[in-house]
Amino acid sequence: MNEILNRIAQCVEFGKINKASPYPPSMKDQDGADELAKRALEEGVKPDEILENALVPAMANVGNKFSRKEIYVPQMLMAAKAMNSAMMHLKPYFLSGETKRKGKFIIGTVSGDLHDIGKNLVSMMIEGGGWEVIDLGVDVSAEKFLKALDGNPDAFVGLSALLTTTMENMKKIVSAIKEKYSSSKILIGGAPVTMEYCQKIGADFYSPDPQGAVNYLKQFVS
Ligand code: B1M
Repeated sequence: MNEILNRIAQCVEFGKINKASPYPPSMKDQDGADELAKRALEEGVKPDEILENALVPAMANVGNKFSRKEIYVPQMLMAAKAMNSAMMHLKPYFLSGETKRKGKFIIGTVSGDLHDIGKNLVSMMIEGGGWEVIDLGVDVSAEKFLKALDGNPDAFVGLSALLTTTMENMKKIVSAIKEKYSSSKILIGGAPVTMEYCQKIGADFYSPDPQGAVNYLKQFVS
């Protein structure tokens, strides 16, 4: 079992999606995360074992390498795609409730802002960290965040902003959420955002990168 889990982890870490994918060249013609995750389930490996012992550590390695600037956005996107191809096989088990995830995380790029590359990376890393992610997309208003929280009041919330102008909307959204759901935890990030701004607007945590967000969430899992 360990061998197949190690192979899935390697595929995710190095962005090998499936056999047909030519990337990375060193793994050409080999099975990818897609085929291996399917085979592992057929061989009786439990979905949560695949998540916890292959996808989560692989994505943590990816996140740490990205934080240390040993890899860049393209490699991270390939890793996230490989993770998604494995997740596709696991999702039916999570959705049926047969296998539990760590919690829910609602994420969106704030109103007025259409940048989503960073937000998608954060979303994929958190999903790879074992959380159910509700991705509201871009240009997300306070009302839309509140509606998502109404259906998932225990969810953690993540806001992304890339423009100095839309950072202001982050403040409005944090206030609206805290007014209705005072105990909800809000993480913020994006190129112009800082820890100082986070404190100023009453959000709970700022992370400059996806791995910091994943690490922050870990403390809430028993
Ligand atoms: Co835009 N843009 N853009 N743009 N764009 C910037 C941000 C800008 C810095 C370019 C510049 O002028 N040098 C500038 C902002 C200036 C400012 O506000 N100070 C800018 C501008 C001005 C604009 C427009 C206004 C341009 C125009 O139309 N006149 C316009 C605005 C549109 C709108 O949003 N309403 C606009 C449009 C666009 C495109 C649509 C063309 C495109 C976006 C495509 C897309 O996202 N689908 C685009 C792009 C690509 C950029 C740049 C080039 C790259 C942004 C990016 O994806 N970076 C950017 C310049 C630059 O950064 N070099 C720029 C890679 C990404 C992985 O990083 O998003 O920072 P980032 O995410 C990081 C971290 O910040 C963090 O994790 C990620 C990984 O490390 N992170 C979080 C992000 N969210 C997080 C949330 C967390 C935690 C961490 O917790 C919840």
